[in-house]
Amino acid sequence: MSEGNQTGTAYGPGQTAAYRTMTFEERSSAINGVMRRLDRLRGAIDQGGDFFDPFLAARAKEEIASAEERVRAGMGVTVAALAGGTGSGKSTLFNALSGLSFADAGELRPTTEQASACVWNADADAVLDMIGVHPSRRIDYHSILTEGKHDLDSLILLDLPDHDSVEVKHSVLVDQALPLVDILIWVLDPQKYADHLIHESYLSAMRERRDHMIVVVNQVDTVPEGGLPKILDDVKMLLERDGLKGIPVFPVSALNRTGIDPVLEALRTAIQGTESVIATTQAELDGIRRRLSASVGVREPELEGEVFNRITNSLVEATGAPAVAQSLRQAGYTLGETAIATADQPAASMVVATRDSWIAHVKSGLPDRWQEAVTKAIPDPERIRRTVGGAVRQVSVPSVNRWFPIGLMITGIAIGVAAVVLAAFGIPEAMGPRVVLGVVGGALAIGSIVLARSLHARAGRRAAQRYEADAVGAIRSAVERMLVEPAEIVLARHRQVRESLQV
Ligand SMILES: Nc1nc2c(ncn2[C@@H]2O[C@H](COP(=O)(O)OP(=O)(O)OP(=O)(O)O)[C@@H](O)[C@H]2O)c(=O)[nH]1
Ligand SMILES: [Mg+2]
Repeated sequence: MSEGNQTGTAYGPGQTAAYRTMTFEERSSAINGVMRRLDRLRGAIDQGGDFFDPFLAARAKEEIASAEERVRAGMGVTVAALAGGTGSGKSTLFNALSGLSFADAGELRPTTEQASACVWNADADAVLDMIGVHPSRRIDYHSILTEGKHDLDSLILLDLPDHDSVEVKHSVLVDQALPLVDILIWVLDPQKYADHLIHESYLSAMRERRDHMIVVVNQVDTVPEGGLPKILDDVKMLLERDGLKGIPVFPVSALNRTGIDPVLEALRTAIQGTESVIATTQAELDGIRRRLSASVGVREPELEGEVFNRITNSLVEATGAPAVAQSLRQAGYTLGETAIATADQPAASMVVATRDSWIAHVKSGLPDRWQEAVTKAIPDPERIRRTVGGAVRQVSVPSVNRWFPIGLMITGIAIGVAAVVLAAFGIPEAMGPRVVLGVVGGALAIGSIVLARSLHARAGRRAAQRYEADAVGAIRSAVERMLVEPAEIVLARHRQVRESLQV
């Protein structure tokens, strides 16, 4: 096996994220940006209150707090952590990368009980306190060797216990450390690289941090001649399935200390800017936001739009208001006495159906807890029914006065008939004026009938229109009060939480 080829090159297209050293101003504004995001997210959790799953909210709060601490404490250092299953060779690799023999490596499983840290010229105490590395498990690279790998200055390398052992406290420690880590070095071994737990719980769950991950396939010296390319292909395929396509995979033998240089090179690239802490935190916040965002919808439904109009119209129909308007119109068509219909509360079943369809509209696209809140906020059908009924009953029904057109008609007929009679009795005497008087009298009688009827019909139409407008207005405002306003209260809160999460 040619070690140089197999262990000397990174496998995969992407290297660790390319860093560019930020200016002081850029860094300060980036930190301020992160701090603002932290505050917004915290605000969103507070505003959301019970609308978030309490466990989810508590977890997010903890993560935000530790991200904040990390930003405050960790500026200027890059934390790289070796993580992976027991026996994969993390401690051996820690020693190989640092050139020391500080971490306990061994046959006993699990071997590492406590995290260890090697610090390259950095003020690391605050970060290490937070991660929970015991002071006796910290070694200062500088204090051991004054000459050497100064290009790794500001690096903190962590050897973590395994995440998958029977010892629960190990995975607790790993979970606590991971959010504070800038560069994750996942150590896999040729036997257990496909381990379900590591893929499910860690690798695929940490997709947001893909730019800050390195995968090491360790113990390649144990792979039979010619077997490595297949293993590396498999690892690459599994990573792709985890959404981690393209992250670098380094074949290494920690025991023989081969393949170490490319890993160190990747670390060197990673620490070329202290902004890695910002990028880490941003990625962490992306994850928190993604998890919280599952508790809100993507938008709020329209409350004053088409559905509102449809619902108002069907309630107007159901109160019988259009029938009242129709009877007013009808009253205008006859000068006789007609009955005017009355409007009343809509049928109970109709109100239930209307309420249901309104709730379905408002709930659409909202997660469960918001849906429940909408249902709770809308008054019960009976209250809606009484309110709508009360509103429509209060609308006064205009009267269509028939005495004015009747009076007009009688007067017109009387004058017209009188004129015809006078003409018939030869007054005036001349024939010409008599004919004119008779014709004018007849026309006046007929004209007054036509005019009276048309005026009356117009009065009926006007009354119908006025009534209709008043009834629609009254029902519309009842719908606003009963259906729109309570929904708006829930949706306004939803909007606020959703927008706070858009950071
Ligand atoms: N052949 C071979 N053995 C290795 C290699 N790396 C580590 N080992 C051996 O594998 C065993 C476990 O190594 P450790 O470094 O203790 O493994 P670890 O991942 O730290 O294990 P825990 O601390 O229990 O999580 C030891 O006996 C090492 O000598 C390697 O590259 N090749
Ligand atoms: Mg170990």
